[in-house]
Order: sequence, then C-alpha cells, then structure tokens
Amino acid sequence: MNANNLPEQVSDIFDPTHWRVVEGFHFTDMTYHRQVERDASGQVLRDLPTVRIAFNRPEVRNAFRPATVDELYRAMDHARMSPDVATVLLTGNGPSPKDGGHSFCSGGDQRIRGRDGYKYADGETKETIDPARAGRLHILEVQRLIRTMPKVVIAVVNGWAAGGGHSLHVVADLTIASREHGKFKQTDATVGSFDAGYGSALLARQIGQKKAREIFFLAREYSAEDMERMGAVNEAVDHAELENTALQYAADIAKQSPQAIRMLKFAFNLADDGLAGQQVFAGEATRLAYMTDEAVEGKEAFLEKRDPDWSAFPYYF
Ligand code: S0N
Repeated sequence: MNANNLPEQVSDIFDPTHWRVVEGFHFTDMTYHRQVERDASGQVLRDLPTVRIAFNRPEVRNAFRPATVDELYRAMDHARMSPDVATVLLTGNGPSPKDGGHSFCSGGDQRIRGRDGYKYADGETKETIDPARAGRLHILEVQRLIRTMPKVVIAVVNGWAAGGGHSLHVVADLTIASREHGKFKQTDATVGSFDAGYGSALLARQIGQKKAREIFFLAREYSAEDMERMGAVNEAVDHAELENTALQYAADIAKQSPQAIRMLKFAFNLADDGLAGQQVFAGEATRLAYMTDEAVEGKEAFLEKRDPDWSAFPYYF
C-alpha cells in the first residue's frame, strides 16, 4: 500500500486505482487483488465483482514452482468461495526487471525439476524434501479448479504463454491477449514434458486436431493475432488496453444471471469432461431441485416418518 491508500504497482498495465490487495494472504510468487470503486481521495467505496490473480516471478517469465502453484490454488479457491466474485482475471506481473521481457506464464520452473520427479526448492535435498508437496504435478489441480469453479476465468495474456502457461490459457473460459507482447508457444515437448490432458486435448476441441498437433509437435511461436484467427483467443488488443478490456468483459459478465452463467459454464464443459463434467452439472441441478416444493416434500416426509405425498407434482408439464 502506498501513501495514497493504493496498492503497489505490480505491472506496467496495472492501474492501482482499480484494485485493493485481498487481505489474509502472504504470497511471494503470486499477487491477489480485488476490484474496487474509490472516491477521489483514494478511499475504497465498495468492492466490485472481479479479482485479479497474477504470477509474480517476471524474472523467470513467471515460471511456476510448487510454492507458486500452492499460492495460485489458494487464491483461486478463495475466489471460488467468494459469493460476490463473478470473474477471475488470471494474468502475469512484469515486465522482467532483468531484461524488460513480458510474460503471462512460462510453465513449470525448469531449474528445479529433479530426475526423480520431485521439484526442489532452494536448499532442499532428497533427504529433506516433503514428497507430498513436491512430488506431484499439482498444476493439474489448478486446471481442474479453473474448469469446475462456478465463475468465469479469463486468461489475460500480457506476454509469453509457454508450456504449462499455455495450458492454463487453454483451460481458462476466455482469453484476451496483448497484440504487442502476447506470444504463445507450446514448449512441453522441447523440454521432455507433455500436458496430455486439457492442454492438448481441449486445445484440439477448440481449434481442431491439425492445428493443435502443429502447436505441440513443432513448438513454434504464435502471435496473439494468430491465435485469435485460430479461435484460441477471443480478442487481441493493444497492450495498454489489455486490463481495461478484461475489466469490460468482466463488467458485461456481471450483468448476467449468476445461475445462468454457472449452468452455461458447466454445460459447455459437460461433454468434454465426461462423467466428471456430468457430476458438476448435475450437482448444480440437484441444488436447484432442493429449492422446489417437491424436494422439500421428500425431505419433510422423511423427517415426519410418513410416506411422501407426490400428488401435487406432475409427471408431465
Ligand atoms: C518463454 C520463453 C519462450 C521466453 O523466451 P525469452 O523471452 O527469450 O526469455 P528467456 O531469456 O528464455 O528467459 C528469461 C529468463 O527466464 C528464465 N525462464 C524462462 N522460462 C523459464 C522456465 N519455465 N523455468 C525456469 N526459468 C525460466 C530463463 O532461463 C531466463 O533466465 P536467465 O535470465 O537467468 O537466463 C522461454 O523462456 C522458454 O522457452 N521458457 C521455457 C518454457 C518451458 O519449456 N516451460 C516448461 C514446459 N513444461 C511445463 O510447463 C510443464 C507443465 C507442467 O507443469 C505440467 C503439465 C502437465 C503435467 C504436469 C506438469 C508439471 O510438470 O507439473
């Protein structure tokens, strides 16, 4: 927080007047902000329904290590459980203080990948590492959370989306990208890695098998406009306007019925997510059914130890 009650500047296109830091989190690798309305003196008048969750390791093109993924998951899950949050903007801070490079996320931090499958933080050894924290590919848990959370997640691609960072944009509901700095490259195969789940298969559903295979097999670089033409990016916009455009998308989303948005999101996911997708959609349908007189009759009959009386409820409308 600076002298004007505004949060610190975290990126070249971050406008601190739009945001406050979400309290209760002490992150090093991520930042987490809530959109606010302020008065002329900078005092917060009210919260608005959008959060900004950003990778904060621009010196390594916002690569993620296990601690980064833990923080990302916690922020995402907090947003999931916040009843007044409609939209999550997932983006990257920067540019890099070292060379000015812009990045959304460059995927798994390659410096800490051990041959044994663990990911070693500074000073950790095979003897001291906690396998439960470092042995799993838990970015996939974040992918599933993005997929199942009843909110719209927008990837705001301000720079490189590479490797596992590319997959995060694929999994997000919408993608907006910087025309100048948004760059896309699927480097998984270059470093002996492969996202054989959503990162590849969902991409193929989005842009077709041939193009998805080209992106993975050739690991070439694509611009925001290339990706817009392929249908993997909703809009390529001027860099300076990127976050404003994302906030305009979020404002339009907030005008829609929350129930309708989550039913639509889960419906869009259903076919590709198989029984897990059906479970999420059906869970929401069950929640709605609990609000009907018919379901209340079933519950009350059980509690009153009598047979339910369905006579008021038709088999056909
Ligand atoms: C992003 C690229 C194309 C940018 O190139 P540019 O602009 O020329 O910058 P560089 O000079 O290359 O980079 C600047 C500094 O940043 C460091 N750096 C960049 N990316 C990483 C990274 N991923 N890890 C560690 N360091 C990184 C550079 O080393 C450089 O540092 P200095 O200045 O000290 O030299 C280019 O940087 C690039 O190609 N990066 C690597 C992209 C990559 O291959 N990522 C990994 C791909 N694999 C995954 O992401 C795994 C995904 C994943 O996590 C997953 C998915 C499915 C199942 C499991 C998993 C799992 O492993 O958990």
